[in-house]
Amino acid sequence: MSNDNKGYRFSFGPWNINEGNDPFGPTVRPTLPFAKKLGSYKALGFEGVQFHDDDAVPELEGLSPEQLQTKAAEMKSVLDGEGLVCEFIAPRLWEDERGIDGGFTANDPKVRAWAFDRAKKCADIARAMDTKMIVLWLAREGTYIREAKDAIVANQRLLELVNTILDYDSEIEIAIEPKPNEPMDHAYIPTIGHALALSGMSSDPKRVGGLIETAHAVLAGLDPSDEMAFALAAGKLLSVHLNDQNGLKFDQDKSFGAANLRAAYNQVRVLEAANYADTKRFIGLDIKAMRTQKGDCVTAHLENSKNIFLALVDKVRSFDKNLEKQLIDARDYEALEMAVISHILGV
Ligand code: GLO
Ligand code: MG
Repeated sequence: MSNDNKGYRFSFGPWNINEGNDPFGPTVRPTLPFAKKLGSYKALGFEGVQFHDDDAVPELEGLSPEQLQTKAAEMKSVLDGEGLVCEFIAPRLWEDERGIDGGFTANDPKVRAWAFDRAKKCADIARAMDTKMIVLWLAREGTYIREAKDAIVANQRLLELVNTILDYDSEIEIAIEPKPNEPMDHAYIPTIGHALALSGMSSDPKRVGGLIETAHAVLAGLDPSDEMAFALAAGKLLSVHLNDQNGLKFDQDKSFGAANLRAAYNQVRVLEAANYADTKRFIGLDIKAMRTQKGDCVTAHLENSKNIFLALVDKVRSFDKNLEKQLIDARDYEALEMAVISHILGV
């Protein structure tokens, strides 16, 4: 496969390499130092690095604002040295014991104050690393039992969070990454519809959009390409996390197209239809190696996913548009379906 990225820019996060923890058994892969992970990006044809706040500035709690700036600037020069750019910064509240019950929607005001402060630190880190994008994946902002929080108040707190970040920095943009469950039984903001409704309620809707992850849409029982289309129709698809998911089970983060190749084709199709590549926004991957995969530095899942994406770009671009129009006009969707499948199969 060639190194031609067909106009697209690709990114992934350091957590996508080698985290080999398994909740039901021994660790299958050793952990790797961040610098070693960074070395894989260019070799695999990726340009963007997705960061949690504490990936960018480890042990950031307790640093003064000046120290935070210095450390973030140091990480920026490391990226410069590798010819890489930072795509976004995301607050990782769920690794801190204070965030066990969610941070932004916690019942305890001290926890909420900590969480809101972390979001502001994220904005500072983002600017020092030359990106304007903050991603909010609302990991534990939900409940295991509905009675544990007031859901109306919780949604209002998420709106307050978005407005706080917008106020704090007049250039930051926020991409909300919806997910319906895991680690919580039910998460607030489960779909892109919820995310964009929150955007509409915010003080500056232009700066609040969505990041759609394939697996999260499938977990919500929705079609990922239609979720993307909804955000694209609103001009609010700020990034994607392509991966795959085999139905309703744990969040699998499989290689793109590995569970449902036709759905993957349709995600590429909708991105192509919107000329997403021209926006220069990233095709982000959020893909884990298989739980059983051994290896000191496992990257095949990332390389394979990018190659599958690019092969599907070729398939979308080479589909016979005249035939498509004829079959749509004739309302012969059986023939259209077979034409699509034959094209994907190459028969
Ligand atoms: C988990 C999420 C997670 C986020 C990442 C960036 O299900 O997909 O990987 O994308 O933490 O915020
Ligand atoms: Mg994700």
